[in-house]
Amino acid sequence: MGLFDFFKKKETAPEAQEALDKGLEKTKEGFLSKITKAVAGKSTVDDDVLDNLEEVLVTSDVGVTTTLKIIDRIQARVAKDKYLSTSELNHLLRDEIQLLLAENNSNDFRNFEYGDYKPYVIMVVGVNGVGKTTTIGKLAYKLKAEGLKVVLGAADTFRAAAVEQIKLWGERVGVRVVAQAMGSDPASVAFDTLQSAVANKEDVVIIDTAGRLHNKIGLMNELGKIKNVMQKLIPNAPHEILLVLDGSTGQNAFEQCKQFTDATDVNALAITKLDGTAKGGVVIGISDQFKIPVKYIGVGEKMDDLQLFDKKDFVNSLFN
Ligand SMILES: Nc1nc2c(ncn2[C@@H]2O[C@H](COP(=O)(O)OP(=O)(O)OP(=O)(O)O)[C@@H](O)[C@H]2O)c(=O)[nH]1
Ligand SMILES: [Mg+2]
Repeated sequence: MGLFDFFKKKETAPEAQEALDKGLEKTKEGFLSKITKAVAGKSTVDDDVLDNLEEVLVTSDVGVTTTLKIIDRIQARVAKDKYLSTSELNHLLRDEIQLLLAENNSNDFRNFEYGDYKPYVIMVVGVNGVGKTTTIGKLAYKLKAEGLKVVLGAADTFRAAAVEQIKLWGERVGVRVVAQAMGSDPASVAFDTLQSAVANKEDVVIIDTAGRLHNKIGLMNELGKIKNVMQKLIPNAPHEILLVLDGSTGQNAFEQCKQFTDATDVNALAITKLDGTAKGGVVIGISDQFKIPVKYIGVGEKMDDLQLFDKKDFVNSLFN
């Protein structure tokens, strides 16, 4: 069964849109005020306006590659309609960004399947402090609310506080956490977690990992080891390698995405901390440039501040 079909209906609720609008407030304010400046004193979209617009997108952390694609599209529209008014620019921009994002495969996650074996296993990766553990807690909350049995694996054994933090989330959400002492082998924690989840017929396993592996070889070895051990129990585990990126770091998030996708088979992305930043444009760039679906966005620190990413809603929210 597809795990994420569960969420679909709920997410279109007005409260979800409201929470999204609120979470993106800072990005939206920055973006729209820059656009207003970009067209000040101009009635039609001319070369100056396009230059300014390019700068707006780049400084909103959309990224150069994606910005150029968007500008090309707007330029093509202007070529057809020389007297395109600047008052139409917002709508035009919204439509073009939506079309651009619709062309890549960012919604493929709806096809993720358990395969023949339960549980569905999610391994969460990402550098230090991006919001991995928090995202795991929020995701567990969401899945549990859908009636799924969830268990968390405390495979970030690097420091005692990490184990305590995930245990706390487990208590808060009311899901089981498998942990060993600080400093123990992360692969062994992952194995224990899967083994007990199979025995208890639980639906979803989420494995936390340490974010401290700064060189690529170390990272590959560590994550490779965890994967191998899990595959002894469940041949196609982990079904999902979820890379968490901190949206407030702008271009760094792009860089981390490159590094992690080189080092391991990341097949889903979560972009966090969008509530505290004006750099939310990063979501547009990342979902355009990486052929990996952005699955979740974090818009706050609370349990229910994780949303399924919907490209259309996201862009609408920026322009509404
Ligand atoms: N405002 C806001 N804060 C967030 C969000 N997600 C996480 N945080 C905060 O970011 C900080 C770091 O989050 P963690 O979940 O501990 O990050 P981590 O990746 O597990 O960090 P390490 O275990 O040290 O690698 C915490 O203070 C979280 O509350 C979000 O979407 N919005
Ligand atoms: Mg953590």
